Amino acid sequence: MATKKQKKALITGITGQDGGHLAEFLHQKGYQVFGIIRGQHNPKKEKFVAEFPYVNLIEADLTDQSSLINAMHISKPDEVYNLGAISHVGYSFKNPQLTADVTGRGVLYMLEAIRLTDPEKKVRFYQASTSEMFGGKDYNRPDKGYNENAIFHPRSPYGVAKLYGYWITKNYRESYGMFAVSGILFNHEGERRGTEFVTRKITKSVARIKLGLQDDIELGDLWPKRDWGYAGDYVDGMWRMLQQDKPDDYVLATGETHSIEDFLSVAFQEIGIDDWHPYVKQNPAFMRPAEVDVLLGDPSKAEKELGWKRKVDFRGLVKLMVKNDLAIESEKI
Ligand code: NAP
Ligand code: F7E
Repeated sequence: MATKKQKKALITGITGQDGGHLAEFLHQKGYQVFGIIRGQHNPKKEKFVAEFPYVNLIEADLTDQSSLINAMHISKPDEVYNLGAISHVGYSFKNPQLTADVTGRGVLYMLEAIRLTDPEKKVRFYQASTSEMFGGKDYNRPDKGYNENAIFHPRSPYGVAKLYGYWITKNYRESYGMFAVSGILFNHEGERRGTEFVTRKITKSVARIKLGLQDDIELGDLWPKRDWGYAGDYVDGMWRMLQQDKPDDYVLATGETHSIEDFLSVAFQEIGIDDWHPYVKQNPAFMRPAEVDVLLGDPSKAEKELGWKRKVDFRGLVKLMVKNDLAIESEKI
């Protein structure tokens, strides 16, 4: 009996938070997974190979068109997930040109690599678009949250670069008939989140405070609100977008928004502290030249058409992150 052909996926940004979740998810679904790793000596490689021995790594860079074409020739993928980016909003203000090159123009290079190597247009392309394209101002925020038709107003070099990636993806779909889609994802976090992002910075610090390894946390603005979900839930949504009959763009979000103060409150409660204020100092170094005030997403379209829904809620997310960091930090004692 003929066996079903094993599907192949190529992931850029494989060493990032979502790259790890997606590699695991696709491997469990029986995919052969290829991942792009950059740099002549990437310090993340050794740990990555130990955790994901089944991923075939290819050396390439989103700013190097020929390396992406080479990656297409080696992997011959059915699906390409473009997760690679300069993804830290604060850092993008300090390195705006690099952000434009990687997070913006890198999308074009990946699309061109597909177009040039896949004349039959069989490859399906996922672009990691973001709620940062909306900007979170009062005037453009619908009551139910941002959906796929909301007005864009990016507030950082990162958001502007991502908007280019969003439009060039749509343009390649409309111009060349490629199956190219954007997932407009609101913040998603978890055990693999980088410690430079506020949620993981808080949960790691809270764990260390509990264990007597640290006295306090230095943060920037505490009032901004985010629609925070769990990264493991969101990679399922990415995959679902590429399994549809027709290419389209979707918002993935929880439909709830919480401030950083709310996050602090739940995280400290997890270690038995009801008042977090004495443990938090504000440092202007962590504030941004322009802030995104409130992000709230409306995932109705994805829920209806993709059958996707987030499983982990806000409290569950904070709990799992604190628990994970307590386990990691305890081992250091
Ligand atoms: P992340 O942890 O910051 O990972 C970013 C990845 O991009 C890393 O693997 C990094 O590789 C890679 N990268 C950086 N520069 C590159 C280059 N020049 N060429 C190739 N790869 C490069 O990000 P994430 O949280 O997993 O997010 C995945 C994607 O979704 C990103 O595009 C992000 O902007 C977008 N997004 C994230 C969220 C969220 O809440 N997490 C929400 C919406 C959209 P190195 O390890 O070598 O640095
Ligand atoms: O900041 C505030 C900061 O860096 C969240 C990326 O994955 O999600 C992420 O972008 C909020 C902001 O994430 C600190 O000013 C206060 O208001 O964790 P963050 P982000 O900027 O929302 C979107 C959807 C993406 O697409 C991005 O790639 O927290 N904040 N104090 C702080 N933020 C950080 N990082 N560090 C602080 O000390």
